[in-house]
Amino acid sequence: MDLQLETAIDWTRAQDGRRLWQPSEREVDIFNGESCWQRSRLENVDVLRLSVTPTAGASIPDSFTVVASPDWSTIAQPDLPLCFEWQQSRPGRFDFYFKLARELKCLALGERFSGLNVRGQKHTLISTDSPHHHESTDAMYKSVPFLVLGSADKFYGLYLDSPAPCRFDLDSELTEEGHIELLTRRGFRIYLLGPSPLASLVQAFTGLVGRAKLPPLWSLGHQQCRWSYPDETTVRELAREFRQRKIPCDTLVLDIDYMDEYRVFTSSDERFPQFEKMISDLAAENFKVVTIIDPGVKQDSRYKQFTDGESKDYFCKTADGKTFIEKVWPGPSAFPDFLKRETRAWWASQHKFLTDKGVAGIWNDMNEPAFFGVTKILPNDLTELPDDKDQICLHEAEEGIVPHLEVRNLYGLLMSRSTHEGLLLERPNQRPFVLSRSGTAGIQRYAAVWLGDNKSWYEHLRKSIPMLLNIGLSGIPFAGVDIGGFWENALPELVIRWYELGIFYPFFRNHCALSFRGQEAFAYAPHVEESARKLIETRYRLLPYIRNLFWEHLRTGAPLMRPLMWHYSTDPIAADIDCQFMFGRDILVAPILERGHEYRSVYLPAGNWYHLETNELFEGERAHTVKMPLGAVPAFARQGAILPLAEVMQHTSEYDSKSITFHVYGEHASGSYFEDDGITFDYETGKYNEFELSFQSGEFHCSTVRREFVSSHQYRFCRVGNTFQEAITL
Ligand code: MIG
Repeated sequence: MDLQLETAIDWTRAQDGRRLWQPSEREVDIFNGESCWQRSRLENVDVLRLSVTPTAGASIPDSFTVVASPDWSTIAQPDLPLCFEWQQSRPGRFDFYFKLARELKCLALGERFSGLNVRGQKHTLISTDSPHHHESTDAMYKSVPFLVLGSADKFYGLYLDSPAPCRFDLDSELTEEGHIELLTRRGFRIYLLGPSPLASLVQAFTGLVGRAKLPPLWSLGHQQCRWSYPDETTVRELAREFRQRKIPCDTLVLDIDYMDEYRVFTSSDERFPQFEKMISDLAAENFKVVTIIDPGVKQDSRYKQFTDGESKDYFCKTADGKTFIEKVWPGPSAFPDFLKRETRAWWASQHKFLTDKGVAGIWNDMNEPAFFGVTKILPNDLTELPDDKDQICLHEAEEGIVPHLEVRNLYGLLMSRSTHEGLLLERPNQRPFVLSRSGTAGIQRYAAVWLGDNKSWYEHLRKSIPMLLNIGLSGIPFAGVDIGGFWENALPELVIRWYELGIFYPFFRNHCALSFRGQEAFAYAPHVEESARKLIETRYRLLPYIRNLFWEHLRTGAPLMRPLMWHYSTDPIAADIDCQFMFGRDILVAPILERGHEYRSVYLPAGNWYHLETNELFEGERAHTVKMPLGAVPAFARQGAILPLAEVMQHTSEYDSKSITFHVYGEHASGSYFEDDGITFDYETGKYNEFELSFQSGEFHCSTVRREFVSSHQYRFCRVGNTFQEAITL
């Protein structure tokens, strides 16, 4: 090793005096830009921010993810919460090193095909279409560079605010080291949050990148999709089946075949000759219609979206200045440059075509973006960012031209943002529903997400729990996976087991791929359909509780699906569990995840628990073997909780006419209840009701926190195990 080089290394930006590695083990630090540490507090959590600009005098590009702007005070010598060091070792690359003591769990990091603890692996964050993911798969659809480290009541957050590709090595060699490689030539910021309890940490992080607003009530109901219901007749038939069989459903989702040769913002005259009338007829049956929109715009000189986009310079370009064209569903297509404000505004305005016809919400697919011809976006051996001319395409950001890879992870977020804004343009006081496949930190501000193309496999049923838990810890509350599984033929047992779990996914949609057997709740034998119906009805009964949870998210950033350690932080058994989860504070879900099983072991944390369906009482702080026949609701209510539940309904248009019953679990119980109109933003100006509920000495009490909304519900309460329901007024 050249001694000359060693002494040239400048580690003054690293934590002084507590250096973990000898610089000689590393590459040379070539950094000659500027950096500064700042400190602030966000929602009562300490936050340190490191801002790095690689070349002196350059500035940090606009962040599309961070929304909070607390006061930052500059500090010379930060007292870092983590043993954390960084260097720039090559022109297109930064490295970060931190110590990972053995007892620390690693959580969040967005979408990973992994268990809850993502430690002991390498994770590449570059948004990638990953239609056949499995245990060896690395890059997924979403890239959220927010890592949570800790255990018990002491957690840290590390948020890398950069849309560039990065690799997190979380002690894959069992040397108690963490290492992040960031491939960028631009400036970036890194935020270190904590130490704090897990819930406060997620509260602070979502304070930084924003939270989801309340979703429209209908979007929390049952959604049915498939690739694709091919024509109008099939869609009408589908609607009829749901209503005739009394299987509750709110939303029918149209995949790519509703379009005219996959041209976005068109509908096929051949297969959907009365597209608008179909939607209004479905509306009369209380169905909402959501349509898919992909980013690829068909290259076709007779197609307005293409010619407009090209003449007004809205598309991504190649290095030699031509419109970037790649193949997707419509054939050769152009890709809107969502980094550009004008493009986002133009794209937003295109949605009028769909909203005019009554389309209720938009599903953004393929927005990593996916290209048929390019499967490996980031080669494994890439150790620094390729030159601009060697990149797939270029973008025009506020600060100038940026090569694709450096901002790729923003594409899904900015497309969803434009879509969200497009829906708001047409319906300013209606909560937009956008569903997105890709995204980065902050995607929750604009869209719900699903986790892409899973399979009709028990393994994917099982993995959906830790995956959604990490998505939630990454700040994204409104999420789900395709119920029944996307690829492969779903047998009835799997579909029922999937509904048992799926009624607790915040986003509740059955979806299935082309050429596999239909997996709608009614596609099986009558007793199977009966089980599915009962489970879907249970989802609808849970809606008041689910609305409470979204309200809680809005105020605190808490996800709906939470690992047990969220609430039972000092319970060492709870810490590792990711085949069960908390659905809010008051419901514990422990579904069957294996074919042929009727019993499973359920670990219940401290306290007592009531089986949600049978009301059987179980003692906590121990495991129980619980019988769960096909169709059982695999959940337990916490003793001491008051759960607001609705009556069975066929769709949420019936919601207001249903009575709400407060189920009291135990002799002493408390809870809260939120309600509003479920559709507008009026709650933002205070038009909502919120009550604190309690049950003591045989009496039900309700205190008003706010009462600004006139509701039409009747209210009752009932004690667990008691069929008698007493009417009350709030
Ligand atoms: O190349 O639109 O993940 O949900 O059904 C496949 C067809 C494109 C991938 C999505 C899936 C959707 C499918 N899409």
